[in-house]
Amino acid sequence: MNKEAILNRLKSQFSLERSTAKVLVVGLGKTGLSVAYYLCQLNIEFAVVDSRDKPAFNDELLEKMPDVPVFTGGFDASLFELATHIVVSPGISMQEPVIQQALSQGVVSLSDIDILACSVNKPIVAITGSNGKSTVTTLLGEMAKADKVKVATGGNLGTPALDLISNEIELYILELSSFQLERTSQLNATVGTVLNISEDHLDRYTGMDDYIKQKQNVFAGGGVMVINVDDAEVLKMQKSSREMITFGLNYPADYHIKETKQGRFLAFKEQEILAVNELRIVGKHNQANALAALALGKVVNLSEDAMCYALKHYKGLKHRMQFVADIKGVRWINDSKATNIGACIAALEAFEGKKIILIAGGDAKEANMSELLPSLIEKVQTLLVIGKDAELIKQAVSDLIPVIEVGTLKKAVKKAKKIADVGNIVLLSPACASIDQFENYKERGKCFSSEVRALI
Ligand code: UMA
Ligand code: ADP
Repeated sequence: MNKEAILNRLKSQFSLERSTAKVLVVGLGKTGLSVAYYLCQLNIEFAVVDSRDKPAFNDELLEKMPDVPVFTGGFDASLFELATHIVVSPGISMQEPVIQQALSQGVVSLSDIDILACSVNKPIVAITGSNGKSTVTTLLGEMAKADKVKVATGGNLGTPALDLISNEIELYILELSSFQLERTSQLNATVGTVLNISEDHLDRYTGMDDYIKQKQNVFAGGGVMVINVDDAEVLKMQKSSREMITFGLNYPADYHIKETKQGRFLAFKEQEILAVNELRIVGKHNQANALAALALGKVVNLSEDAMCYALKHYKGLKHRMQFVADIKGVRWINDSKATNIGACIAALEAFEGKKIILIAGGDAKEANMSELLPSLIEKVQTLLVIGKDAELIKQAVSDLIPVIEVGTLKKAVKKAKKIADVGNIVLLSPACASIDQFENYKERGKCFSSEVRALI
């Protein structure tokens, strides 16, 4: 789209006019920097504020856009008073008093996702859910590439939405977090999905209803809804007025797993698409992810052949059920990205029998850890707990399975080595965020993998 058309949309949807707008970009991480670049291209006046003294991209902004006013070291209320519009980064709570004050005074809030939606006229696929977003986003991206579609994937996945925009792109696939969705009002994706709902980020919401409400925003507009019929909370989001495709592990979901004499197949209605054993990603949760990707791909007209090709070749992302090593008959698996209860349960359910030594713990984000209990009892031989909320998990488990508090991940690996026997699986699937002991889940996963490899 050309600049004038984009500006017209921003004007009609957000009363954002180049001649009068004073935008305040709140947060100077990846999102803030991408918004700054984009507003610069549109010649819209803006300033940037960050509460940290030295935000991540301070130097880059100063170097590339030296004329832009940047305020660091706090959120000065007077800046918010001068603004006509605010674009707040997802990591910053909308409940910040200065933000609430600005909103109450009529300052208009919009997100980078809103700006992207105003800036492209190509199909947008919007993917949210408590778990599986990155897997489905990247898998669908591979399907599109296999179909020779010029595709851009990003959002919460890593590349900020506005950095994806290019006239070449024919399809945008966005992974969206609840933080992004809660501040987005004009998405209107061609097709959207909430893959599943389980407790997450409750430290940022007033409760589950609040969290679910934000996720539901992915369906704003009139696009097709892809609905997971196995998830009661997602099912409630159906709207009879909207076009819908369903997925779920069982018939009668449109996309489901079909049992036949020849084995289990990913299927659409009666038609078999691909044998489950041709998938390289493991676990029932990944079969659900594959079904979701097929449903989304159908809406944006990807060919079934291309989608099957991608399904057969997609190996999954690092730190999600990633095989690390088999050491003397003990398999070690890195599922560091399991930062909530739902992901940990999915990991446990992916294995038969009761042979898992589970390493869990970290920052529980106020989740109710007792929800892990049924799967722990069924699948886990010994639980090794680490991190800030180790005690919380220990209490939730009571004495129903053996639990050992080991403190750190390194100690957990050493302990697991001592107690593991042939046939055991040592699984890092923490059900918690990593930030109490690591930079992020990737660092946690790398630490685990390198400690394990050191045992070889
Ligand atoms: N900041 C403040 N005050 C605060 C908190 C943060 O000023 O109280 C500033 C920081 O100093 C920093 C900036 O805000 O300069 C950071 O902004 P941000 O936390 O929104 O991070 P970005 O770098 O913009 O990254 C964000 C997403 N981060 C979060 O949602 C926390 C990234 O998702 C996303 O990839 C990126 O935008 C591009 O779209 C990460 C994430 O952890 C992977 N997401 C959560 C998750 O997956 O569970 C939701
Ligand atoms: P997200 O981007 O939503 O965090 P990922 O694809 O990165 O999702 O996976 C995060 C964690 O959730 C990993 O531990 C992974 O094994 C698990 N997971 C992936 N898909 C699902 C699903 N459909 N249901 C439950 N857990 C899942």
